[in-house]
Amino acid sequence: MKVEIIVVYVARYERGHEKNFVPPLTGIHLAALTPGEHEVHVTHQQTDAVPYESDADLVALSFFSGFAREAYRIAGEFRRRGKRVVAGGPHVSFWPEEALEHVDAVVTGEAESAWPRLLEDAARGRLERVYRGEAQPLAGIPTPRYDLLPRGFFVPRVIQATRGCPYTCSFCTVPALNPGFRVRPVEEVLRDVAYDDFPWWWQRKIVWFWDDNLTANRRYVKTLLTGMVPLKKWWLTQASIDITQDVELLDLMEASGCIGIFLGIESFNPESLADAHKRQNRVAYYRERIEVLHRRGIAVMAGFIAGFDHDTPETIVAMAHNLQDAGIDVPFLSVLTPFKGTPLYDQMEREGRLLAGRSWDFTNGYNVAFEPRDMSPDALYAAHRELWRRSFAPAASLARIARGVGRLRIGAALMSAAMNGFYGLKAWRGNEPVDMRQRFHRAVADQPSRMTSPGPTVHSASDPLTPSRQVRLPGASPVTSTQPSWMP
Ligand code: B12
Repeated sequence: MKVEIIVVYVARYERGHEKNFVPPLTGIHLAALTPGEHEVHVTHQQTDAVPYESDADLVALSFFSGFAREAYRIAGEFRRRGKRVVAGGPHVSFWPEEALEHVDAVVTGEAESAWPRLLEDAARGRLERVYRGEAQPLAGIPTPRYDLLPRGFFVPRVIQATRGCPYTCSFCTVPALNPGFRVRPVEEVLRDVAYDDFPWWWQRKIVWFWDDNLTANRRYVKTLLTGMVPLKKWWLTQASIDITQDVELLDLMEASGCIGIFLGIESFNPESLADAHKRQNRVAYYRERIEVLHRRGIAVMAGFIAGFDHDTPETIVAMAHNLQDAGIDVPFLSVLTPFKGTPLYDQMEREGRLLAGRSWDFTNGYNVAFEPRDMSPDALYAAHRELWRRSFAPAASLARIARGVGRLRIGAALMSAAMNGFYGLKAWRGNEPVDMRQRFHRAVADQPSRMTSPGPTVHSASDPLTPSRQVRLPGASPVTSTQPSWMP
C-alpha cells in the first residue's frame, strides 16, 4: 500500500512563519512505525501543499484541536477523490465520534500498537472504524524518519525519550493522553541522538527533546545525560522548575550540552497558579531559580498563559514586564484553552462557559474559546495581544538577546538570538497572531455545518465581533479589543 501521512497545520500568524523552526515529530515517527511492506510519504502542511492528487491508497491525518476544521476539510477533499482517510492525534483521541463523521477510521490514544493493525486491515480491505491505541512500554521504537522531513526546518532533529508527566496542571491533556510516566531505553534514545545525516552543522549539533517533562524520572535522565556527554551535542527540552534544586542533575545538564530549558511558568499571579494546579511554581523564587540555570549558561524559555480566573487584563499585560524582569530568555505566550480531557474543560463545561458559537479554530492557543470569569472574551484577547506586542517589541527582543551574550553558553546565546529574532521580526513586521474573530464570519459562510464540539451544554458566544466592555491596561488608554485605540 502507498500511505500518505499528513501533519495538518493552519498558520497561526497573519503571514505565516518567516522561517520554519522545529518540525513536529508525529509524522516522521508514524512513518518509522509503518511496516516496510508499505510505501510511506509524509507531508507537513506547515511547509508543503497538501498533495490532493496523490496516488496513495490510504491518507492518514494527524492534527491538534486548533486545526480540526482544516483537517476535516482536507479529509473531505480526499474522500471526494475516492481515497480512504484515517486520523489520529490529541483531538481525535478526545472527539472520535466527531472525527468519524469526516474520516473512515480513527486511532485514539497512542499509535505504536494500533497503527500497524490499522495498516494490515486497510491492506486487506477491512478497515474497522475505531482503533484504540493502548499506552504500552516504549521499548523498540525506531528512529524517526528524518530522511522524510522537508529541508525547510531549521532544527530537524526532534526526539521523544519519555512520555507523560507526573503533574496534573488544570489545562493540560497529557495525563489523560499519555497516562503514567514511561521512558524509552537509554541506548535507543542515544542511537537517535547520534543520528547525523543532516546537511548543516547546527542540524547535526542540536537535539530538541519534544518530551512532556524529560527530567521527571531523575535516575533515568541522569543515565541518559551521562550517555550524551561524549556525543557533544547541544540539547533543549521541557522540564519543571524543581530541577534547579538538583545540583547533580544541573552538573550533568551542563556537561552534556544543555542549551535551553522550557519551563511552564504560566503566571506571576499566585492565585492564577492555584487555578492552574501548578503547585511546583513559587513566584517569589522565579528569579533565583532562573539565575541557577543562567549560571550554567543555559537559556530559559518559558510558557505563560493568559485567562485564568484570577487574571485581569492588568495582570496579563504586566507579565510583559515581569518576564523580562525575571530574566526569561524566550517567552511563549498563550491564551488559556479548555481542551477536552482536562480538569479545566470539565470546570468550564460545568459552569457553562464554553463558547459554543466559536469553532475549533479558536483553540489554536492565540484565541479565546471560553468565557473568562472577570472579563469578556474580547478583553482577554486584547490583553493577550498587548502582552504579545510588548514582549516581542524589537527593543524587548533585542534586550533579551543582548543579556544572553557573554552570559549564556554559545549555543544557548545563539538559540536565544534565533528565537527572539524569530518572534521579534514578526512583531516588527506586524506579522501578528491570527485573530479568528475576523475569519469567523467567513468560516461560517464557507461551512454552515456544525463546527463546534458536540454534546456539552454550553454558553453561547455573543457576536464575536461585538466590541467588548472597556478595560484599562497599565500605561494605556481605555481599549476594546476590536478597535484598540492604543494600537500603534
Ligand atoms: C512537542 C509538542 C509541541 C511542539 C511541537 C508541535 C507539533 N506540531 O508537533 C510545540 C512546542 C511547537 C507545540 C506547540 C503547541 N502545542 Co503542543 N505538544 C507537544 C507535546 C508535548 C508532544 C507531542 C509529540 O511530539 N509527541 C510525540 C509524537 C511521536 O507523538 P504524538 O504527537 O503525541 O502522537 C501520538 C498519538 O497522538 C498518535 N497520533 C498522533 N497523530 C496521529 C495520526 C494517526 C493517523 C495515528 C494513527 C496516530 C496518531 O500517535 C503518536 C504516537 O503514539 C504534546 C503533549 C503530548 N503528550 O502529546 C503537546 C500538545 C500536542 N500540544 C498542545 C497544544 C495545545 C499546543 C499549542 C496550541 C500550544 C499553544 N498554546 O500555542 C501549540 C500549537 C503549535 C503548532 N504550530 O502546532 C496540546 C494539544 C491539545 C489538543 N487537544 O489539541 C498537547 C496535547 C499538550 C496539552 N497542553 O495538552 N507543541
